[in-house]
Amino acid sequence: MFIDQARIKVIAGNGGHGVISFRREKYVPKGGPDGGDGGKGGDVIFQADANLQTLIDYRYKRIFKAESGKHGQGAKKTGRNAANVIIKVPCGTVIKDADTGEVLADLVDQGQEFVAVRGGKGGRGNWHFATPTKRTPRYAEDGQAGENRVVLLELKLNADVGLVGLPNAGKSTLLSRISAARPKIADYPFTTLTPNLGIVQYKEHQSFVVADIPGLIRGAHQGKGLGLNFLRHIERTNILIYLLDADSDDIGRDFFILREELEKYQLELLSKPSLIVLSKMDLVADDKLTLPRALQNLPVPVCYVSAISGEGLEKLKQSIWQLIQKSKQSGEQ
Ligand SMILES: Nc1nc2c(ncn2[C@@H]2O[C@H](COP(=O)(O)OP(=O)(O)OP(=O)(O)O)[C@@H](O)[C@H]2O)c(=O)[nH]1
Ligand SMILES: [Mg+2]
Repeated sequence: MFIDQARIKVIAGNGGHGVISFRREKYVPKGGPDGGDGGKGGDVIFQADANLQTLIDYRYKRIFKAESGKHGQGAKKTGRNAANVIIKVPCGTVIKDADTGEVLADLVDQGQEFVAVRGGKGGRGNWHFATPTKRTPRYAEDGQAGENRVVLLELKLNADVGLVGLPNAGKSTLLSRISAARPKIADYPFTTLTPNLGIVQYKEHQSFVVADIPGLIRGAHQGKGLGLNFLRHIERTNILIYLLDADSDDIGRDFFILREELEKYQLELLSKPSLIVLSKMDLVADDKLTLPRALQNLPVPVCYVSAISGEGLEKLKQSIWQLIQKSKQSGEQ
């Protein structure tokens, strides 16, 4: 199951207490203070792991707690520090404060870490408090309490290409033809319920990742259909493909529904480099398709394909590859 959101509570360990103790030795009736310090409580740390694909592990286990540090002992023995708890999450996980919504961390790269709550410091033992006038302090510090907070985890997939289209436009079919992904395909809207990723092999040593998300409908940004939940997965992609059904009775309208939904969700999505792809070309006679004027005038290249006959797919891969390279170059400047 693909799970891309979770809410969990993280609790760091308390610091161990410092202790009150006095040295006891033969022939030294009044030994000095020797109470050791408490150990530090464990932190709770998130770590990005490229082997994970979803947040499913956090659907059922919702509380993560690190242990407390051990208390100090006599003879200035410091209590042991508690181990940190490491929570592994897929690369692309955004961590937010559940109360304020503030983004605390964005774990993109393998191994990247975020300390969500820090364990309490251990308290100091009584020997720290000895002074020339007060040689036998009967005081030691308690350990500090560990922090705790509730965080929201949101996974944003790391794909090069985001595939957007109305339901039934043929997004999943296209993905299945250009990659080894085998998403469910059917002749009804909302076949795709969660995102599919496919790796497209382009030439021998080049490849890119395409994300196929559930279809968008008018009002998706307000939660209609399924689209809204999944738009976050195309936030990070380098480019977008607007997949349009060439056999639709109004291709221009279809395109502007998509644009409008993206714009209302997040304006910046519209400035991503993009391609318009007209699918299902096998269903239209060659002389029947005239691209609406509004689309002809856009500075967006148009590709024509049929996922069924295979027409135009090689050219499409090439166009995608070139656009990704271009977008990466302009991103570096
Ligand atoms: N003739 C023809 N049919 C196609 C083509 N591409 C997809 N289809 C058909 O269109 C229907 C919908 O295809 P899907 O790939 O499931 O469409 P989708 O855009 O992923 O749909 P949702 O997941 O519901 O948003 C299926 O019956 C496909 O067989 C094509 O190039 N030519
Ligand atoms: Mg689909």
